[in-house]
Amino acid sequence: MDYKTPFGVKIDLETGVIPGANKLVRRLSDMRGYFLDEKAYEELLKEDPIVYEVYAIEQEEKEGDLNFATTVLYPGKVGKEFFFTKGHYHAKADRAEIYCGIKGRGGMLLQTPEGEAKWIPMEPGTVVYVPPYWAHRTVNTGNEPFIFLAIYPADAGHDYGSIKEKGFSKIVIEEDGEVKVVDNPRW
Ligand code: M6P
Ligand code: ZN
Repeated sequence: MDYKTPFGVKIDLETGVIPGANKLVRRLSDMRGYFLDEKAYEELLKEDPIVYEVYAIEQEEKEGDLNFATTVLYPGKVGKEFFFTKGHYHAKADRAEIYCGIKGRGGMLLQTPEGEAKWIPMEPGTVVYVPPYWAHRTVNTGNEPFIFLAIYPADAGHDYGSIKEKGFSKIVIEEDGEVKVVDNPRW
């Protein structure tokens, strides 16, 4: 038997950085079409801020193995809408995932292919179970970076297609100084 070598890494709980991980940066310009307020999007695009960074330790796409990643989701809004991750189904749709809040505040929007949505608030220590078949997107509702750890099957993959086209059935906005989860008018 050719065994893989076990290892441990230390997540920097202040910055979310995992030493030795692959770093992915998503700027606002990578998210065209994702936010509702197109005028606000074009305006903020002049600065093209980083919306989030992902530090991932990933294995070959094989059944039974696991990947893990931290995400640093920056605070900000496009119009009334809080910054969020793109969101995805898994390419192998029946694969589940676990998230754990590390720093900052926000939440997760989840959705079935039929459009049933669920909002789960997250703070440091919150563990979220993402069941098979549910799309998932995280949202930063605070004013500091929202950092969390995700653990997911190595063969789960990402399916961005339908979320890119239609988004989620709910959006998370700030209105009258409050965080509100409301129906997506474009859905
Ligand atoms: C988490 C995990 C990753 C994912 C990342 C960013 O770290 O779920 O698999 O890539 O969040 O989310 P997205 O891929 O939707 O942009
Ligand atoms: Zn996932």
